[in-house]
Amino acid sequence: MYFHKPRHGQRIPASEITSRQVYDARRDWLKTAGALGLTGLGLSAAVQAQTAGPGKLAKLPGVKSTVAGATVMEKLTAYKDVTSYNNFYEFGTDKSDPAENAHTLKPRPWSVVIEGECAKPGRFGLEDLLKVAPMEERVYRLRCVEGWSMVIPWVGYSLSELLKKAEPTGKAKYVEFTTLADKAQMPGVRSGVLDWPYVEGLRIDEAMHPLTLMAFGLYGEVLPNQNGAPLRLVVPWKYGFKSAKSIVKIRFVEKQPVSSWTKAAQQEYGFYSNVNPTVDHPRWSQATERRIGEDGLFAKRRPTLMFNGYEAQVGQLYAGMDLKKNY
Ligand SMILES: Nc1nc2c(c(=O)[nH]1)N[C@H]1C(S)=C(S)[C@@H](COP(=O)(O)O)O[C@H]1N2
Ligand SMILES: [Mo]
Repeated sequence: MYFHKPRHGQRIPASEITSRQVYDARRDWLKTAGALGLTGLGLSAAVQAQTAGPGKLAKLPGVKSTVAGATVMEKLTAYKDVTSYNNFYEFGTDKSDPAENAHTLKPRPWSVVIEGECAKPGRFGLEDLLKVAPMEERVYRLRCVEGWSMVIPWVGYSLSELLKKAEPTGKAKYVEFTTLADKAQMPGVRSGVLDWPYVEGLRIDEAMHPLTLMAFGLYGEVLPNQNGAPLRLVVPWKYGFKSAKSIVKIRFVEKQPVSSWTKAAQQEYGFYSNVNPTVDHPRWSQATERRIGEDGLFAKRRPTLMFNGYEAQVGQLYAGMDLKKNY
């Protein structure tokens, strides 16, 4: 059985190594939003530069985010790489499996149950979830625990916007996320590689942090299935596996949830999973990373940054904690 094979990434076929396909276009944003019927969402008229998508899926533009740390000024990873080099074990364990197999996922209709320690639990349809807050574009690094990273222009809003609608009680110390596990749509769920459904958790203050993103799109379009359609988390300062895809349930809980990865290998994947170059994975160093799309023979690995580069924004959440113990 393979858990995050460490040298997996060296097998990227040359065909995936593409040049940058980014067009920083200034769009007639209101026209686009109007066509989508999004103008009633309280979007500001301060139209910002958007990242144009490849025109493959339905448009989902976002205004440029003003959240601190939400716009990494690094070259974007090409759409082709973002959508063809994935971890989504419900569709297989190879990086190419999700792009090949995820066409059987049906992201519409979709709903999410919000329950547990909150005053207003309920089931929310995707159309309502899309309208909880204005869509923002946020350029985040995503670093996998395996030692590769990407820079992706996500579209979504702070998870806190959704969570506060449910009015969590004082007992809501953690938030547990459960994702779809349907054998009919997801061939990988027939394998025992993980204990399905995929479950992840955050402490309530991590979940409420403005950088924690409920993402519905990337590159100005709705999420491709292989990236976790129709909605996924993106927690940019934590290893990629915390960013649960295709979420169906959000539960406020008093006790720390047990994630699927912790169940699979407790000594390798702790609850916090903050990106930390000084804490090695038991089987490999976490000091450096390979940026997908920079895989030439002479491409250097990049040094991994504390909290994936978001220390200024999130370091305070962990003040006084021993991050070697709380890995
Ligand atoms: N449901 C689900 N979510 C998941 C995973 C998964 O296997 N299943 N893999 C995680 C891991 S290990 C990573 S690195 C990121 C990868 O996101 P991406 O493929 O969109 O880049 O998704 C995370 N979310
Ligand atoms: Mo990962």
